[in-house]
Amino acid sequence: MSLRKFPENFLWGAATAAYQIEGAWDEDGKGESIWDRFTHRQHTILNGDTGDVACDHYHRMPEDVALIKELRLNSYRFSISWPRIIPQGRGDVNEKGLDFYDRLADKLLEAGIAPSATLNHWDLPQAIQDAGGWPNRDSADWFAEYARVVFRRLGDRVAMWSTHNEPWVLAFLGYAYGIFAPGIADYSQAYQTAHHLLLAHGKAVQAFRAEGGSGEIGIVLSFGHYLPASDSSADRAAAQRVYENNSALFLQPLFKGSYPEMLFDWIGSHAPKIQEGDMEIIRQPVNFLGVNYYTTETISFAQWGGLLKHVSQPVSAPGWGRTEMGWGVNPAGLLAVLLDIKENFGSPKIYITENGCALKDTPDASGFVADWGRVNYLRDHFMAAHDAIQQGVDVRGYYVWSLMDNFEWAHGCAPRFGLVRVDCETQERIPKQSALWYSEVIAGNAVQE
Ligand code: IFM
Repeated sequence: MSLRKFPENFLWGAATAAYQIEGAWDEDGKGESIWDRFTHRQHTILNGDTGDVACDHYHRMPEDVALIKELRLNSYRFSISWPRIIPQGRGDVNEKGLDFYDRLADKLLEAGIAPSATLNHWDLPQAIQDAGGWPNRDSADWFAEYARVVFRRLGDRVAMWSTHNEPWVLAFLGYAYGIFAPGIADYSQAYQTAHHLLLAHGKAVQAFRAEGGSGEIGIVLSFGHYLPASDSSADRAAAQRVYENNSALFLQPLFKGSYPEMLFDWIGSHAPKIQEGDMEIIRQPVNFLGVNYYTTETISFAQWGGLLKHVSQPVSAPGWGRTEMGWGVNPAGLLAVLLDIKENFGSPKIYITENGCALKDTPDASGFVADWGRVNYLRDHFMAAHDAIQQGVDVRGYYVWSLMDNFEWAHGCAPRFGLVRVDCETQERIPKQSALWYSEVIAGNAVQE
């Protein structure tokens, strides 16, 4: 049994998102978001759940920060709700909304926890959607304006910024498959959204630099590890299409200033409209890349498999089953993703901004969850990150998804991803075994193999 030491000053954190934990959906001047509208429609979310109350973090923020401190996390990744700051998406600023994040930043700093803020974790103001949403090019400018307001208010205290969280999920689950807000099923809108999200990212980075932002700014992308199901040319080409659509669609413009050609030939008239100069804006230098990793999948060619003509199967490493989301567990996929970024996209500085699992947590009579499965999951993924560091990948931090059980989008409140159990009835927070274990990892800055 050896001890795997992580580099000095490694950031150990946990992540959350505004809509998934805050609740207070219409309080203190907050505007309606597309997720408020979507969840308030019948039959969009399992069991009719909504994020109206979620973890009630908006009212319990000080005790949540105290909990983060107690668990010894040295960084906390959260997102800012655009409609809480600018209720109509553009125009008037809601001071009370800014005050909330102001207090959060202060509390974190007082507790010695480095704040890492994400500007867009999907909760677009409904008023912007009414004006066409992300497929409307103006959204990129409206986003940059919102970002500027936030940088001005928090830039003196928040040193780590991400523009978007998982633009692929937002563009495709929200605008191509219609299973996430705003519930649209139209490939052309999805690819246009992807392009405008990238444009909005570039413009927000420009605004950050123009405001003299002294911290660092980057973007958080979702990554799967995709393997062809067989050696047939059809399966290999399908796997390449999925890789280009889900990863290179974002990595390539961000780091090389172009879109994947083979993918764009394949999608034909669904390709987005791009104006002169867009690619230069998108390719603004960033300080880091955020990597969210959960799954490895095999990809097969499938005649009836949608636009990309594929189907996927989850892959689990030997000894691992599936999580409550039906996802496989393959820590080696994280290493493969990190090596691909290093080798093909200029070896940026990386934070693993999300990784974790939903398990069938069973509390004992006192409410404690002995989630050794989550401990094992995290240990093996931490070791994969450690392997990557040893192979030269510049990984500087790791954020577990999630700090606490929360609202899991279309799946509602059932899946439990948290290090901390949240009792839905009482809102009581009870750290699980994984939180106690994680706290020891952080104290030693090391994982016991
Ligand atoms: O809960 C989500 C999060 O909002 C984005 N990344 C994946 C998590 C688990 O599905």
